[in-house]
Amino acid sequence: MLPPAPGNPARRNFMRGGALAGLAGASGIIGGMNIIPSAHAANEPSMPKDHVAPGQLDEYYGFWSGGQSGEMRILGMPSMRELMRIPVFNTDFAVGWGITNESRRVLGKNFPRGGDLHHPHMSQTHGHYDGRYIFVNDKAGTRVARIRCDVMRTDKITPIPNVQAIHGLRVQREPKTGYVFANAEFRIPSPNDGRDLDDPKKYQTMFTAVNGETMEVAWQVIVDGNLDNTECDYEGKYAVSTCYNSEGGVVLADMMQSERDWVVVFNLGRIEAAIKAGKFKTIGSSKVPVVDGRHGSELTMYIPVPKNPHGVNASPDGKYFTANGKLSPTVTVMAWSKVDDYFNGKLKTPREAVVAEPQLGLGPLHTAYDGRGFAYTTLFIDSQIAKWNIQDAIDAYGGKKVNYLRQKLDVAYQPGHNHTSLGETRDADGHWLVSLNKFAKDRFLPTGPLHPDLDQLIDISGDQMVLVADAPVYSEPHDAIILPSKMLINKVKRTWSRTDPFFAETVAQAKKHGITLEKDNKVVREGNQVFVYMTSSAPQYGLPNFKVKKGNEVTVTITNVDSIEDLTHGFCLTNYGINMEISPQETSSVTFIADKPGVYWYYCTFFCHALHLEMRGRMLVEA
Ligand code: CUK
Ligand code: CUA
Ligand code: CA
Repeated sequence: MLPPAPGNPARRNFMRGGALAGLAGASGIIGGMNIIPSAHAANEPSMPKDHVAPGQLDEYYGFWSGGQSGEMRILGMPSMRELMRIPVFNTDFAVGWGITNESRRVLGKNFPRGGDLHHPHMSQTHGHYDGRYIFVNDKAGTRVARIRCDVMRTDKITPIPNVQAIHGLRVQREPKTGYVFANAEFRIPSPNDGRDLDDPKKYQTMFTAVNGETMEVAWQVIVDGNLDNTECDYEGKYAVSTCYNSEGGVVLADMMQSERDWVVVFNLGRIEAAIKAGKFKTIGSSKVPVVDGRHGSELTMYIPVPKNPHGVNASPDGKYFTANGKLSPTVTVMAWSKVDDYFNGKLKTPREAVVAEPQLGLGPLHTAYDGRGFAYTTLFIDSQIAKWNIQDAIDAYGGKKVNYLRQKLDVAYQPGHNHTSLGETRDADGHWLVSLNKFAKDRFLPTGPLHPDLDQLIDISGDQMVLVADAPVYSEPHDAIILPSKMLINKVKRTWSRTDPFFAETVAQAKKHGITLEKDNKVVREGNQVFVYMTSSAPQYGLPNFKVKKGNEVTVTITNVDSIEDLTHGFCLTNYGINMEISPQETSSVTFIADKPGVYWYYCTFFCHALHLEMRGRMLVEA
């Protein structure tokens, strides 16, 4: 039975009203915390499947791209509640990202004012999420960043040289991450120093591998065409990218001329060997080894696929990868084993790597998998998700009369990415699917001309996809990952460690001034520089005031000596545009010029105590 169309509000009423009785039942204890068990396993009548009772924890974590907000977000699932925002490429006054010295060390000098984050991917070991890091791209600023999963904070940002607009991003699965693969979408002159400005034939782009441990750029590969999304295999041998602009066009019409574009496969072993053998060049001031992977190179394989493909997704059984047609109603399925054959000289043409090309509907953008042999493809133009069987599609391509299509589910409206729980790992559990839709239209209360996006939670544990919930999201999630909370919950710290590397440099600087941050409340003066050290402990700062001269460069360093979970303090300096978070056992610092004489109150911005409002002090700036 097909579920009613999602446009029908009665359906949600039905689900909500379904049974308020079903809350009873066992809750699992994981890491000493209550996690509600899978609602779909419970007997009817039950609560709506996205219901998580007050005080209960979600069974899954979701890590959501924040798009042009430049941040990443943490959601609880199935409730779809937003739990936290992690500033990455953006500035964030709430926590002082882009304001504190610690965050500015990560962001680098003269960091751009924001970013466009599309793809969050967690580090893997042998094809399983390992809870170390989440890597993300910045299309707007051509960067790759890393978020530490223990403290959920960005700890490295790497600008990618020689290219423009990092779009697709994926992580190596085997043996582990390893490489972080990053696609530069736009073609530019090389070097991009003013030469060949209006000579698009000379433009080019490159595929980049970043070392996920050091966050240094390992190597780059020049390609023909452009690069959109990327993916890699489960054996650590290949990465693959889609190209929608094989034409090398610079205007829309030019980029749609060819009936076929391609996916390009990168042979990681051969690339590493070429670099080891010195067969590379460097460009401009960059020291990154660059190899040539254009047509004719033994490092790459160009597989023709229909017109302007978008997403590329590897199946969790490790056998296949799909390129999603976008301007073609098809998804092209290719086998990694055939890629082996190609590089071993056993295929006549790269196109022989194709093992299926199911026709699914209009505007296929991305495909997700459930680990049971089914694939779920978003159809942007049709506003649907198509569920299909991979083996049946392969059999049909081989000439058998089988129907690979299982179901089409209407979504609201026009999905881009979709993602299944653990679907990009060997552990794909076939429980949840999220459709990340680009338009909300009439689904929520009006919020002005700008509408939220709409992410829809879909239960895929049964034979049919069932729409469970609508969740509005701010601009603009492209992609997300979903994993059971038990995989991560015990790796996440509740307070900082005093030896955390995130603020180690600040601690070292204090030591030079003879300061022990946990107990000293002191002002150190060095010429025009003033260093103010103080503790915070609810509801007091260690210094009720400090005095500086107009024009001094002032560094305020605060150490939160409270060690109770969740007892965060803030430090906001009125009329100076400064605020920062100091969580339990954390040290945060900020440097500014005291350019206005007078009395300026500083106050705590996180409500920490009954006397939180009284937690304040004065900066006295002498004229
Ligand atoms: S994405 Cu970046 S344009 Cu389809 Cu992975 Cu949205
Ligand atoms: Cu400390 Cu509010
Ligand atoms: Ca094209």
